[in-house]
Amino acid sequence: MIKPDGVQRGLVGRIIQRIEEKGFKIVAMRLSVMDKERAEKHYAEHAGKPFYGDLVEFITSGPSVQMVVEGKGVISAIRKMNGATNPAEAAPGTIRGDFGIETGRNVIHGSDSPESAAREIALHFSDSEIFEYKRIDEPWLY
Ligand code: FUP
Repeated sequence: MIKPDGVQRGLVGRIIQRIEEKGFKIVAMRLSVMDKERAEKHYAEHAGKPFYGDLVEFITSGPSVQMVVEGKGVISAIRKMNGATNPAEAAPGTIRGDFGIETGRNVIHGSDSPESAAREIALHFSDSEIFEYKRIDEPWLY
């Protein structure tokens, strides 16, 4: 997910370009303002933590881009591409390292396990919004 700060700062194109260039396939994508109920479910694992309220408020504050991205090793690769949670500590070359400085405005979210990916995909997309197709470079990449 490209968070509201990423959308408002005009980073959508550059972030999607990194994902596509890496070789990953976008199989679902939407720009929408997440409502509070969905945001609370999305971040349920952080419920009760001191930053939870601000996090839900921020993530619902404007449009974000939700995506389902597919490919070999995609979960760990995207998390490496995203960089450390705190952008001030994220390595240069990562999305957070290149585009952010605040933990509360860290530009991008990536699922952290197959289980959380399955849960988050089901929360944000119906089956009919997720597409199967071949990328033109698939036979060479895989
Ligand atoms: P990440 O998996 O890197 O997105 O990080 P977490 O799941 O630990 O945190 C989710 C979001 O909560 C972060 F993107 C930003 C926010 N957060 C804070 O605002 N303060 C914290 O101390 C930790 C996380």
